[in-house]
Amino acid sequence: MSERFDSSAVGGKSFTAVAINCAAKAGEWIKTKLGNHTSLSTKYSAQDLVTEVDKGAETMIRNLVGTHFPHHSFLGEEGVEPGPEASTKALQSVRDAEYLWIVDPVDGTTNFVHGFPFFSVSIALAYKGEVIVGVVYDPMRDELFVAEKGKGAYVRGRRMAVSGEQTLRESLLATGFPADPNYALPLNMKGLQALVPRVRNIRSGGSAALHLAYVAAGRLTGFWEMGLNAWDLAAGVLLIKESGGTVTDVKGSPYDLGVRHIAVSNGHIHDEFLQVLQQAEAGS
Ligand code: 2AM
Ligand code: CA
Repeated sequence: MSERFDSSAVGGKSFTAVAINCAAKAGEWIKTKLGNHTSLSTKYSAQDLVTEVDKGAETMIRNLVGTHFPHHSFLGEEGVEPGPEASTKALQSVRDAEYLWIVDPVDGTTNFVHGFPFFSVSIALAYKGEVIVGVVYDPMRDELFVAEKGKGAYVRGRRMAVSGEQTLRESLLATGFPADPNYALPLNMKGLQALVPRVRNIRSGGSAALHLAYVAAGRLTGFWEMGLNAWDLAAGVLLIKESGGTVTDVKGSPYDLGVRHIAVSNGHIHDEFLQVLQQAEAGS
């Protein structure tokens, strides 16, 4: 199905325009709910949180996408049962779709709940399994990061480029502390222990999508984390690719929508980065 045919459903808006519109609308609404959410529950583990704001924002985005592109498929975090097995299954059921929207309505829910102002809306569109549009929106800073395959990545209307550090020693990295205490967290801790003494420093802001956007913008040299989902990664991965960075899984295989253990960087440090993770057995 061509973009032109699909767009004709409503006034010919481009995929990217719809993605930006969804992210901006959802983000503004989420911001008004900061400190005002009324329901908080846990999902896969005690650390895996969800509020009515996550669910409301996802519904808002799903409805808006559906209005413009009623024949497209949709994969959103809140439409999937918690846990890694259910996530993998949900992705399998839609990954062959011609057009697939991949959405995390609030990436950084823990931060949102605590009023720590670092969370984002992440929206990607994949065509036959390849991400062609990626938008990450930080409503607290009003920063919208957007990329289109082959056309570059932008923030505040300016083209983004990854940073220039050449070695791990001068790198600022980021990671997260996965909610899965049995598998992903211990592996990530091994990587952390191995990397801390070898880099300039490590940050953990609590939104994977925003960390990816920061690598694209040259604010971080790299990021890795185990056990993430397609909706945490898809948009940010395109931002980095279109900003000249490198995206693989922690073992160095190319990114695809099923990758859960991610390593991204400005490219210059990538081999060294993966080598340290592998030596620490932090990848499997
Ligand atoms: P979330 O806020 O959308 O859940 C922080 O380490 C990163 O991990 C965040 O991007 C967070 O996204 C994500 N995350 C939190 N719980 C998770 C879980 N159970 N499985 C996978 N990713 C999770
Ligand atoms: Ca989320």
